Amino acid sequence: MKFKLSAQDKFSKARAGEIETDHGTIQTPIFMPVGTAGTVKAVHQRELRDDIKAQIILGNTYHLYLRPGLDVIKKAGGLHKFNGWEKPILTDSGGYQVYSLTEVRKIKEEGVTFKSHIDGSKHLFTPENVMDIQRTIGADIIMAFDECTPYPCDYNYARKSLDMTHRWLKRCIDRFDSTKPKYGYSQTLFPIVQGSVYKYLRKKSAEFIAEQNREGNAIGGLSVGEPAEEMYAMTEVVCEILPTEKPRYLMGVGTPINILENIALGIDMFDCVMPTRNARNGMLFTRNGIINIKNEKWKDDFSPIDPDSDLYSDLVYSKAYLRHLIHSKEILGAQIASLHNLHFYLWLVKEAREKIISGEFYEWKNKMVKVLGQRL
Ligand code: PRF
Repeated sequence: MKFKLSAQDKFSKARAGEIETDHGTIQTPIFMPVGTAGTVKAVHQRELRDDIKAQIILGNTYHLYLRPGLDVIKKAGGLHKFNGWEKPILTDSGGYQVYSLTEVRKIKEEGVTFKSHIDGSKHLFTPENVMDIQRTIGADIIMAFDECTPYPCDYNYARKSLDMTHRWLKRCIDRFDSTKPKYGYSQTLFPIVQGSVYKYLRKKSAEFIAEQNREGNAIGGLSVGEPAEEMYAMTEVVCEILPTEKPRYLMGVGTPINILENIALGIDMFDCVMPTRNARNGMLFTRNGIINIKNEKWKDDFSPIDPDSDLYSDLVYSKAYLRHLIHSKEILGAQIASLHNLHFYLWLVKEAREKIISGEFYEWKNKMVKVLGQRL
C-alpha cells in the first residue's frame, strides 16, 4: 500500500490524497460503505461500482467468521471472489462488534471469549487468531484487535484498557509480520488509537501507535455516545501526533457534519452504518438537510426523491412513493433509500476533496455544516 498526499488545505488540517492498493486506488478523503456480512445491505455490487462509485467497502471479521465461516471464504478464494467486489476491502477486527453485539463476554489478557449472537456458541478472539482470520478473509486493509471503551468510562478503566490494547497491538504486529497473504495480493495492518475522552491517554496512545510505523493508522473509541465537541477535541490531539504522510482512519464516524469537521482536523477515511441503517428507517440525508420520509408531510409529494442528485432512482421515484414503500416495509424502499444515502455520503467526501484541492474547503465546510443538520 502507498499513500500520496495531493493537497493540503491552508485554513484547516484537511488533506486530499491517494491510497494505492493491489485492488486499485482510493481517493481521499473517502467514505467506506459498511458491508458487515460481505454485503452492503440492500445494495448491489453493480450499484456500488457504477452508480455511486464506491472505492472501498468494509467487512466485519466477527460476522464473516461466524457465518459463512472461514472454510467457505477460503474455498471461494477470499472475500473479493466470494462477493464479487473487485476493489479494495477493509475488515474490522471484531474488537468492536464483540462488545456491541454480544452480551456474554470475558475480556482477559489472552483475548475475548464471547457467545455468538447467532446460535449462542462460544468463541475466543485473540490478537493472533484475529490476524489469521483477516488473512483468510483477504481484505486489503486489516485492523488490529483492540478494546473499544464504552462512554462514559472512568479514567482508571480507560488507562488499563489502553495498556492492554497496546500489548495486543504488539501481538497483532508479531503475528501479521510473520504470516503471508493467502491470495497473491498484499495486505496491510492498521493499528488503532484508543484512550476514551482523556487527552493524556489519547496522546500517549497516538505516540505509541505512531512508533509502530505501519502504513496507515486508525482512531477508535469515538462516536460511542460522547458529545461531538469531545470527539473533535480527541481527533485534534491525535492528528497532531499521527504522521502526516500516512492515512488516518476514524472508525465508525458519523453524521455528515461529523465527517466534514473531522476532515478539517486531518482525517482521511471514514465508515459508518448510519447512511444504510438510517435509510432503512426512512431517514434521508441531502445537501439541504435531513428528510424523514415517513412523515405525513411527504404523503402526496410527487416530486423526485432528490432533484439535486444524478442517481436514476432519486429522479424516477417520488417522495410519496418512497414514503409508501418504507411504511409498507417493502424491500425496494430499503434499496432506494440506502443507495440514496450512500450516494450522498460519497458525494460529500468527493466534494470535500475537490474543495481541498481548489483551496475552497474551509469556507465551503462552514457553509455546509450550517445546513446539513436541518430537518426538512
Ligand atoms: N474499534 C474497532 N472498530 C470500531 C471502533 C473501535 O473503537 C469504533 C468506534 N467508533 C467503530 N468501529 N476495532
